[in-house]
Amino acid sequence: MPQNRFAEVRRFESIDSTNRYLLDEARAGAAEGVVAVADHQTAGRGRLGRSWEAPPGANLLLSVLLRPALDPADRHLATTAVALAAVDAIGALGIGSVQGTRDGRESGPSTPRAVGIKWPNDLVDGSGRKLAGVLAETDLLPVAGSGGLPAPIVVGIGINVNWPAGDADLPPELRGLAVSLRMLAGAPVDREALLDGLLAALDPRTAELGTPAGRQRLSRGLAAACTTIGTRVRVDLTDSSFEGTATGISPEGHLIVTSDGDTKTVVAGDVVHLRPTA
Ligand code: BT5
Repeated sequence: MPQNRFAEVRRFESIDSTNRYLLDEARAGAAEGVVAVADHQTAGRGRLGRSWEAPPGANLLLSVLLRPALDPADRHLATTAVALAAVDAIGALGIGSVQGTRDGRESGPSTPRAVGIKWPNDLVDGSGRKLAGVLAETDLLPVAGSGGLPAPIVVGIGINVNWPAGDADLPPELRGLAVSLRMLAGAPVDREALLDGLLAALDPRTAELGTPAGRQRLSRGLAAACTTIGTRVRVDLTDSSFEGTATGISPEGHLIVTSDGDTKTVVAGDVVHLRPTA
């Protein structure tokens, strides 16, 4: 078997943010495939200036450096590739498995323990509690000395593995909203096994980014794992918001929402699940 492209794993006991680290490495010309894993982040980041919480030594905090030859319009699929690899890896551990994410034939998760993807970047359990978040950051400017390498995308993921052990561990603002693999499994979960499984699953998913057929498989996988479909949603855009029912994922990986008889395609935005439709 050819070597997994994610063989170079750099480990940090403590770092500000693995995404920040790999963006700097990318600017200095680092190749695709470098992985940064931290036991603790002092400034773990979410989207739009939000922060990512995790106590030292409990959860999986990692970023990968990708350099896919992708149009800017398809770059959001890097987030999908990592989210699907995480769903695959969690399923391989026997926790919250969702059938059929590889070929997109099955419908989404239906049991409370099932793990799926809340569009566009959250892994959630069957009750909608957040298990993981994905943050893709990109640098489209050509970098001197990078030898014409394709532009980097750094994709970070934080997975709640052994923290929280229960709701009482969480800060008040996350109670009832966050969950861990430990809570779903009812026992501590091996972070190293999850890391190995994630990197193994991510290698073929990264290859899929490189071809039109592969990108369609990623979108179908997202549709199969997506808990947003069939849900009443509020979509928050940069300067407006609207409500509707999420009905599907487009071949490009965008969210399709029907609202007041119109069908809208959401390319980017924050989605709030309101309540399931009847
Ligand atoms: C995300 O942002 O969900 C992306 C999180 C990415 C974190 C990884 S860790 C490795 C890498 N290095 C980094 O610096 N970041 C990446 P967003 O959708 O904006 O969600 C952030 C929100 O999730 C916060 O405002 C909280 O409400 C909530 N949150 C924070 N920590 C959480 C946790 N451990 N579990 C569940 N929810 C959390």
